[in-house]
Amino acid sequence: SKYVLGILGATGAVGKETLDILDERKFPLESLRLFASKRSAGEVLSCQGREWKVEELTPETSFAGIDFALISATDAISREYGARLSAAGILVIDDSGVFRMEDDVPLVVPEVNRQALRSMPRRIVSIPNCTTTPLVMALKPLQEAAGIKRVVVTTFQSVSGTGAAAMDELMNQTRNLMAFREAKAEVYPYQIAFNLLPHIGSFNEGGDCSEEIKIMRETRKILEAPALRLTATTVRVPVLRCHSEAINVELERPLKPHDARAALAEMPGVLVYDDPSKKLYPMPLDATGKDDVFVGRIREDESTANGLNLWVVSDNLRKGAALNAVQIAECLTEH
Ligand code: 2RA
Repeated sequence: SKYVLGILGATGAVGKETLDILDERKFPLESLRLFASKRSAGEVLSCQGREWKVEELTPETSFAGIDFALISATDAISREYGARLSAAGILVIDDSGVFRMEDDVPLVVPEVNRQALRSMPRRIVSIPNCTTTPLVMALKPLQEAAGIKRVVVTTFQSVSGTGAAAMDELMNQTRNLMAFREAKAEVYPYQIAFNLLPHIGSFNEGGDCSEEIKIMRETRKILEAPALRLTATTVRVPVLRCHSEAINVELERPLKPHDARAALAEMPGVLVYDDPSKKLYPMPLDATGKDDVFVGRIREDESTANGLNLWVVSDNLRKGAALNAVQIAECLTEH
Protein backbone atom coordinates (compact mmCIF):
# COMPACT_ATOMS: atom_id res chain seq x y z
CA SER A 1 0.00 0.00 0.00
CA LYS A 2 1.01 3.64 -0.34
CA TYR A 3 0.96 6.41 2.22
CA VAL A 4 0.27 10.12 2.44
CA LEU A 5 3.16 11.90 4.20
CA GLY A 6 3.05 15.40 5.66
CA ILE A 7 6.39 17.18 6.15
CA LEU A 8 6.31 20.14 8.53
CA GLY A 9 9.45 22.22 7.96
CA ALA A 10 9.80 21.00 4.37
CA THR A 11 12.04 23.87 3.18
CA GLY A 12 14.58 23.60 6.02
CA ALA A 13 17.91 21.78 5.76
CA VAL A 14 16.44 18.57 7.25
CA GLY A 15 13.17 18.87 5.32
CA LYS A 16 14.96 19.05 1.98
CA GLU A 17 17.21 16.11 2.94
CA THR A 18 14.04 14.16 3.78
CA LEU A 19 12.70 14.65 0.23
CA ASP A 20 15.98 13.35 -1.24
CA ILE A 21 15.86 10.31 1.03
CA LEU A 22 12.20 9.53 0.22
CA ASP A 23 13.35 9.59 -3.42
CA GLU A 24 16.43 7.41 -2.94
CA ARG A 25 14.66 4.81 -0.79
CA LYS A 26 11.53 4.79 -3.00
CA PHE A 27 9.29 5.16 0.04
CA PRO A 28 5.74 4.03 -0.98
CA LEU A 29 4.24 7.50 -1.39
CA GLU A 30 0.62 8.00 -2.43
CA SER A 31 1.16 11.74 -2.02
CA LEU A 32 3.03 14.41 -0.10
CA ARG A 33 1.87 17.52 1.75
CA LEU A 34 4.68 20.01 2.36
CA PHE A 35 4.27 22.69 5.03
CA ALA A 36 6.45 25.66 5.93
CA SER A 37 6.18 29.22 7.20
CA LYS A 38 4.39 31.95 5.23
CA ARG A 39 7.78 33.09 3.90
CA SER A 40 8.37 29.76 2.10
CA ALA A 41 4.76 28.99 1.12
CA GLY A 42 4.31 28.66 -2.64
CA GLU A 43 7.77 27.16 -3.25
CA VAL A 44 7.66 24.06 -5.47
CA LEU A 45 9.83 21.09 -4.46
CA SER A 46 10.21 17.79 -6.29
CA CYS A 47 10.19 14.28 -4.92
CA GLN A 48 9.74 10.93 -6.70
CA GLY A 49 9.42 12.67 -10.06
CA ARG A 50 6.51 14.86 -9.05
CA GLU A 51 6.31 18.54 -8.08
CA TRP A 52 4.82 19.49 -4.70
CA LYS A 53 3.72 22.99 -3.74
CA VAL A 54 4.66 24.14 -0.20
CA GLU A 55 1.63 25.17 1.86
CA GLU A 56 1.67 27.69 4.68
CA LEU A 57 1.17 25.97 8.04
CA THR A 58 -1.67 27.74 9.84
CA PRO A 59 -4.07 26.82 12.67
CA GLU A 60 -6.76 26.46 9.97
CA THR A 61 -4.73 23.93 7.97
CA SER A 62 -6.61 20.65 7.43
CA PHE A 63 -4.48 17.52 7.77
CA ALA A 64 -7.22 15.11 6.67
CA GLY A 65 -5.94 12.06 4.84
CA ILE A 66 -2.35 12.25 6.12
CA ASP A 67 -0.99 8.93 7.46
CA PHE A 68 2.42 10.08 8.79
CA ALA A 69 3.65 13.55 9.72
CA LEU A 70 7.40 14.21 9.90
CA ILE A 71 8.14 17.36 11.89
CA SER A 72 11.49 19.14 11.70
CA ALA A 73 10.89 22.80 12.48
CA THR A 74 10.90 24.72 15.75
CA ASP A 75 10.11 23.36 19.21
CA ALA A 76 6.97 25.55 19.18
CA ILE A 77 5.75 23.91 15.95
CA SER A 78 6.43 20.43 17.35
CA ARG A 79 4.65 21.27 20.61
CA GLU A 80 1.53 22.66 18.89
CA TYR A 81 1.22 20.47 15.82
CA GLY A 82 2.67 17.26 17.27
CA ALA A 83 -0.15 17.17 19.79
CA ARG A 84 -2.81 18.27 17.26
CA LEU A 85 -1.79 15.81 14.53
CA SER A 86 -1.48 12.81 16.84
CA ALA A 87 -4.87 13.66 18.37
CA ALA A 88 -6.26 13.52 14.82
CA GLY A 89 -4.97 9.93 14.51
CA ILE A 90 -1.91 10.85 12.41
CA LEU A 91 1.36 9.14 13.36
CA VAL A 92 3.90 11.84 14.22
CA ILE A 93 7.65 11.36 13.81
CA ASP A 94 9.15 14.36 15.57
CA ASP A 95 12.71 15.66 15.23
CA SER A 96 12.53 18.10 18.14
CA GLY A 97 13.40 17.60 21.79
CA VAL A 98 9.85 18.43 22.91
CA PHE A 99 8.58 14.85 23.51
CA ARG A 100 11.84 12.84 23.65
CA MET A 101 11.95 12.30 27.41
CA GLU A 102 8.21 11.63 27.90
CA ASP A 103 7.64 8.10 29.26
CA ASP A 104 4.85 7.39 26.74
CA VAL A 105 6.86 8.53 23.71
CA PRO A 106 9.42 6.12 22.25
CA LEU A 107 12.81 7.64 21.36
CA VAL A 108 14.06 5.50 18.48
CA VAL A 109 17.08 4.65 16.37
CA PRO A 110 15.79 1.57 14.47
CA GLU A 111 19.12 -0.31 14.46
CA VAL A 112 19.46 0.22 18.23
CA ASN A 113 16.01 0.00 19.83
CA ARG A 114 13.40 -0.67 17.17
CA GLN A 115 11.43 -2.71 19.73
CA ALA A 116 10.46 0.58 21.40
CA LEU A 117 8.10 1.21 18.44
CA ARG A 118 5.79 -1.49 19.80
CA SER A 119 4.21 1.00 22.18
CA MET A 120 3.16 4.43 20.90
CA PRO A 121 0.15 5.37 23.06
CA ARG A 122 0.25 8.99 21.90
CA ARG A 123 0.97 8.15 18.25
CA ILE A 124 4.13 10.23 18.62
CA VAL A 125 7.66 8.85 18.20
CA SER A 126 10.69 11.08 18.70
CA ILE A 127 14.00 10.83 16.92
CA PRO A 128 17.06 11.63 19.02
CA ASN A 129 19.25 14.72 18.84
CA CYS A 130 21.64 14.41 15.90
CA THR A 131 24.59 13.88 18.27
CA THR A 132 22.86 11.17 20.29
CA THR A 133 22.16 8.92 17.30
CA PRO A 134 25.78 8.27 16.21
CA LEU A 135 26.77 7.83 19.86
CA VAL A 136 24.19 5.09 20.55
CA MET A 137 24.89 3.44 17.19
CA ALA A 138 28.52 3.03 18.31
CA LEU A 139 27.76 2.19 21.94
CA LYS A 140 25.09 -0.47 21.31
CA PRO A 141 27.44 -3.21 19.98
CA LEU A 142 29.96 -2.44 22.74
CA GLN A 143 27.22 -2.62 25.37
CA GLU A 144 26.19 -6.03 24.02
CA ALA A 145 29.78 -7.32 23.75
CA ALA A 146 31.20 -6.17 27.08
CA GLY A 147 28.78 -3.95 29.02
CA ILE A 148 29.41 -0.24 29.52
CA LYS A 149 30.39 1.38 32.83
CA ARG A 150 31.12 4.95 31.78
CA VAL A 151 31.23 7.14 28.68
CA VAL A 152 33.01 10.46 28.14
CA VAL A 153 32.15 12.11 24.81
CA THR A 154 33.27 15.37 23.19
CA THR A 155 31.42 16.49 20.07
CA PHE A 156 32.57 18.59 17.11
CA GLN A 157 29.31 19.76 15.59
CA SER A 158 28.92 21.28 12.13
CA VAL A 159 26.98 24.48 11.57
CA SER A 160 24.29 22.68 9.51
CA GLY A 161 23.02 21.47 12.89
CA THR A 162 21.88 25.05 13.48
CA GLY A 163 20.42 25.34 9.96
CA ALA A 164 20.86 26.98 6.58
CA ALA A 165 21.41 30.48 8.01
CA ALA A 166 24.37 29.22 10.05
CA MET A 167 25.91 27.60 6.96
CA ASP A 168 25.58 30.97 5.17
CA GLU A 169 27.16 32.72 8.16
CA LEU A 170 30.21 30.46 8.12
CA MET A 171 30.70 30.96 4.38
CA ASN A 172 30.15 34.74 4.53
CA GLN A 173 32.51 35.19 7.48
CA THR A 174 35.17 33.15 5.69
CA ARG A 175 34.81 35.20 2.48
CA ASN A 176 34.93 38.47 4.42
CA LEU A 177 37.98 37.43 6.43
CA MET A 178 39.78 36.39 3.24
CA ALA A 179 39.06 39.86 1.86
CA PHE A 180 40.21 41.53 5.10
CA ARG A 181 36.63 42.68 5.82
CA GLU A 182 34.80 42.43 9.16
CA ALA A 183 33.15 39.05 9.86
CA LYS A 184 29.71 39.74 11.45
CA ALA A 185 28.39 37.18 13.98
CA GLU A 186 24.55 37.08 13.98
CA VAL A 187 23.47 33.41 14.25
CA TYR A 188 26.17 32.60 16.81
CA PRO A 189 27.33 34.77 19.72
CA TYR A 190 30.84 34.97 18.27
CA GLN A 191 32.65 34.48 14.97
CA ILE A 192 32.53 30.79 14.04
CA ALA A 193 34.98 30.91 11.10
CA PHE A 194 38.44 29.73 12.27
CA ASN A 195 37.04 29.46 15.80
CA LEU A 196 35.43 26.91 18.17
CA LEU A 197 32.35 27.61 20.35
CA PRO A 198 31.99 25.31 23.41
CA HIS A 199 28.37 26.42 23.68
CA ILE A 200 25.37 24.71 22.03
CA GLY A 201 21.92 25.57 23.34
CA SER A 202 21.57 27.25 26.73
CA PHE A 203 23.68 26.92 29.90
CA ASN A 204 22.23 25.65 33.20
CA GLU A 205 23.38 26.82 36.62
CA GLY A 206 25.91 23.95 36.79
CA GLY A 207 27.57 25.14 33.59
CA ASP A 208 26.32 22.30 31.37
CA CYS A 209 24.65 23.36 28.13
CA SER A 210 21.31 21.93 26.99
CA GLU A 211 22.95 19.98 24.13
CA GLU A 212 25.10 18.11 26.70
CA ILE A 213 22.07 17.37 28.88
CA LYS A 214 20.17 16.04 25.83
CA ILE A 215 22.95 13.63 24.90
CA MET A 216 23.20 12.29 28.46
CA ARG A 217 19.45 11.83 29.01
CA GLU A 218 18.61 10.51 25.53
CA THR A 219 21.47 7.98 25.50
CA ARG A 220 20.36 6.51 28.84
CA LYS A 221 16.75 6.21 27.56
CA ILE A 222 17.66 4.58 24.23
CA LEU A 223 20.14 2.10 25.73
CA GLU A 224 17.73 1.43 28.62
CA ALA A 225 20.60 2.18 30.98
CA PRO A 226 19.30 4.76 33.46
CA ALA A 227 22.38 4.41 35.66
CA LEU A 228 24.87 4.73 32.81
CA ARG A 229 27.69 7.09 33.87
CA LEU A 230 28.04 9.53 30.99
CA THR A 231 29.37 13.06 30.52
CA ALA A 232 29.47 15.20 27.39
CA THR A 233 31.09 18.38 26.10
CA THR A 234 29.55 19.79 22.92
CA VAL A 235 31.48 22.12 20.64
CA ARG A 236 30.42 24.01 17.48
CA VAL A 237 33.12 23.82 14.84
CA PRO A 238 33.60 25.65 11.49
CA VAL A 239 32.52 22.64 9.40
CA LEU A 240 29.47 22.74 7.09
CA ARG A 241 28.12 19.22 7.50
CA CYS A 242 28.59 16.15 9.77
CA HIS A 243 29.02 15.86 13.47
CA SER A 244 32.13 14.18 14.84
CA GLU A 245 32.55 12.71 18.31
CA ALA A 246 35.58 11.61 20.36
CA ILE A 247 34.23 8.81 22.57
CA ASN A 248 35.98 7.25 25.56
CA VAL A 249 34.29 4.13 26.96
CA GLU A 250 35.00 2.20 30.15
CA LEU A 251 33.65 -1.29 29.55
CA GLU A 252 32.52 -3.70 32.25
CA ARG A 253 34.47 -6.63 30.77
CA PRO A 254 37.71 -6.83 28.74
CA LEU A 255 37.31 -6.28 24.98
CA LYS A 256 40.37 -6.00 22.77
CA PRO A 257 40.30 -3.31 20.04
CA HIS A 258 40.27 -6.10 17.46
CA ASP A 259 37.10 -7.57 18.98
CA ALA A 260 35.54 -4.12 19.43
CA ARG A 261 36.20 -3.46 15.75
CA ALA A 262 34.51 -6.75 14.84
CA ALA A 263 31.47 -5.99 17.02
CA LEU A 264 31.14 -2.52 15.47
CA ALA A 265 31.54 -3.89 11.93
CA GLU A 266 28.56 -6.19 12.52
CA MET A 267 26.32 -3.31 13.60
CA PRO A 268 23.89 -2.39 10.79
CA GLY A 269 24.33 1.26 9.81
CA VAL A 270 27.90 1.44 11.12
CA LEU A 271 30.92 1.51 8.80
CA VAL A 272 34.27 0.76 10.46
CA TYR A 273 36.76 3.02 8.68
CA ASP A 274 39.95 2.49 10.62
CA ASP A 275 43.50 1.93 9.37
CA PRO A 276 45.97 4.50 10.71
CA SER A 277 48.80 2.80 8.78
CA LYS A 278 47.05 3.95 5.61
CA LYS A 279 45.93 7.29 7.15
CA LEU A 280 42.33 5.93 7.05
CA TYR A 281 40.05 7.50 9.66
CA PRO A 282 36.58 9.09 9.43
CA MET A 283 36.36 12.76 8.45
CA PRO A 284 33.31 14.99 7.77
CA LEU A 285 34.23 15.07 4.08
CA ASP A 286 34.00 11.24 4.03
CA ALA A 287 30.62 10.98 5.78
CA THR A 288 28.80 13.90 4.09
CA GLY A 289 25.81 12.59 2.11
CA LYS A 290 26.33 9.05 3.37
CA ASP A 291 23.89 6.98 5.46
CA ASP A 292 26.42 5.13 7.60
CA VAL A 293 27.88 6.18 10.93
CA PHE A 294 31.64 6.06 10.32
CA VAL A 295 33.77 4.69 13.20
CA GLY A 296 37.57 4.75 13.41
CA ARG A 297 40.58 5.45 15.68
CA ILE A 298 39.50 2.36 17.68
CA ARG A 299 42.21 1.82 20.27
CA GLU A 300 42.82 0.79 23.88
CA ASP A 301 42.73 3.47 26.57
CA GLU A 302 45.47 2.21 28.89
CA SER A 303 44.72 4.84 31.51
CA THR A 304 41.92 2.68 32.94
CA ALA A 305 40.72 -0.94 33.12
CA ASN A 306 38.81 -2.02 29.97
CA GLY A 307 39.16 1.43 28.43
CA LEU A 308 38.50 2.05 24.72
CA ASN A 309 38.77 5.19 22.57
CA LEU A 310 36.92 5.69 19.29
CA TRP A 311 36.15 8.44 16.82
CA VAL A 312 32.73 8.66 15.14
CA VAL A 313 31.58 10.84 12.24
CA SER A 314 28.06 10.94 10.77
CA ASP A 315 25.96 13.19 8.55
CA ASN A 316 23.81 15.12 11.03
CA LEU A 317 21.18 15.93 8.39
CA ARG A 318 20.86 12.30 7.26
CA LYS A 319 21.28 9.62 9.96
CA GLY A 320 21.23 12.44 12.52
CA ALA A 321 17.75 13.48 11.40
CA ALA A 322 16.03 12.84 8.03
CA LEU A 323 17.19 9.26 7.38
CA ASN A 324 16.38 8.16 10.91
CA ALA A 325 12.84 9.60 10.55
CA VAL A 326 12.26 7.86 7.19
CA GLN A 327 13.62 4.57 8.55
CA ILE A 328 11.11 4.78 11.41
CA ALA A 329 8.30 5.40 8.90
CA GLU A 330 9.54 2.33 6.97
CA CYS A 331 9.46 0.24 10.15
CA LEU A 332 5.88 1.34 10.79
CA THR A 333 4.71 0.56 7.25
CA GLU A 334 6.22 -2.94 7.15
CA HIS A 335 3.58 -5.63 7.72
C1 2RA B 1 22.72 21.13 16.66
N1 2RA B 1 22.06 18.99 17.56
O1 2RA B 1 23.66 20.54 16.12
C2 2RA B 1 21.64 20.36 17.37
C3 2RA B 1 20.34 20.43 16.63
N2 2RA B 1 20.43 19.88 15.32
O2 2RA B 1 22.59 22.36 16.65
